[in-house]
Amino acid sequence: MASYLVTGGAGFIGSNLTKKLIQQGHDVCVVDDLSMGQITNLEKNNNTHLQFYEHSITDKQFMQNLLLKNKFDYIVLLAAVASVADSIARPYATHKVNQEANINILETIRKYQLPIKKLLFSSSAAVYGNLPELPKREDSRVEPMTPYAVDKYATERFVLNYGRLYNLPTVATRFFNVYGPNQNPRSPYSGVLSIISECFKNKQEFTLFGDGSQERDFIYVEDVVAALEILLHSKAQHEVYNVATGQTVTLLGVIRQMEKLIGCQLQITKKPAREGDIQRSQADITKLRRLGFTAQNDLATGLKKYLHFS
Ligand code: UD2
Repeated sequence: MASYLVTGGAGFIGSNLTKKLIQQGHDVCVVDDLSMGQITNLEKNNNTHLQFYEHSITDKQFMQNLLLKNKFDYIVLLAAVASVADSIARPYATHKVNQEANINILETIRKYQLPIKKLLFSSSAAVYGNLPELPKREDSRVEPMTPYAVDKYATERFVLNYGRLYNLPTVATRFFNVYGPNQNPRSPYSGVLSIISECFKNKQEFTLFGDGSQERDFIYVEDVVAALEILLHSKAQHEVYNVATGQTVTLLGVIRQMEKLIGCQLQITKKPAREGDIQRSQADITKLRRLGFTAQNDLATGLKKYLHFS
């Protein structure tokens, strides 16, 4: 059995990963300041394998002590201020979390030559910006347009370069639109499917920004966790990987699928498109496929599981 550090482990993707690792009998240490994550995301887990610290990853001394005290085999860096809008409102505060804190972790590993088996950093499709070429390959042009995207891109480069320069086994992911259980629907910048599902539940109106023709490459969180496991355990290193399905759907298309499953119509109010909103997003996942990844859930299957219709 292995020992894992998962930063952001009480958050959406982190809690789904943590749950799976614990089910497999691994020991997981979670550091999460609960700014976006929720402790209830972790409560269902068997606590003997879970160590939880409610703490910010920006506390350098704390993180250094934690890394030196424990012998982690795998480190998964998922903690982030995940809201693009928040990064525009508080560029330096979010930079400290999204970049500086992660570099401090890398630097500790380098300085003390900690014998990790793999470190994975989660970057974002946001690095591709609004350039027209589709689907996005990992070597497509990037255009990080917000502090969030700049921090994700720069940190991803740091992580891969540290790996190459100091012989550390590092890898990075670029997540597209992830949906599934434990995604917090409470901010307007939460994943749109969690917001829609909450609107259905509470019979509230959904605010549709734009005309609904925007396309996204949605991936179910269970498949994201599977991709993370492949990347942690394969020989992949010093490379970045898109994590998506490669398939797109329009926002109205996904709303119609959810309406059919739930058997009721979503009340929609239309507002103008958000500033900087991307019209189409689609990944090329050839690189991840080469490592043996296939998404087990197409949109219909993922939505059924998410909405408990399976
Ligand atoms: C996703 C990421 C973001 C960044 C970006 C890069 C999420 C939650 N966000 O933003 O962090 O990586 O990709 O491209 O994964 N919408 C509505 N009503 C709502 C909320 C959203 O109409 O109440 C629209 C929104 O304007 C957009 C689409 O739904 O056109 C998807 O929105 P999102 O916030 O889930 O994800 P996205 O792709 O904007």
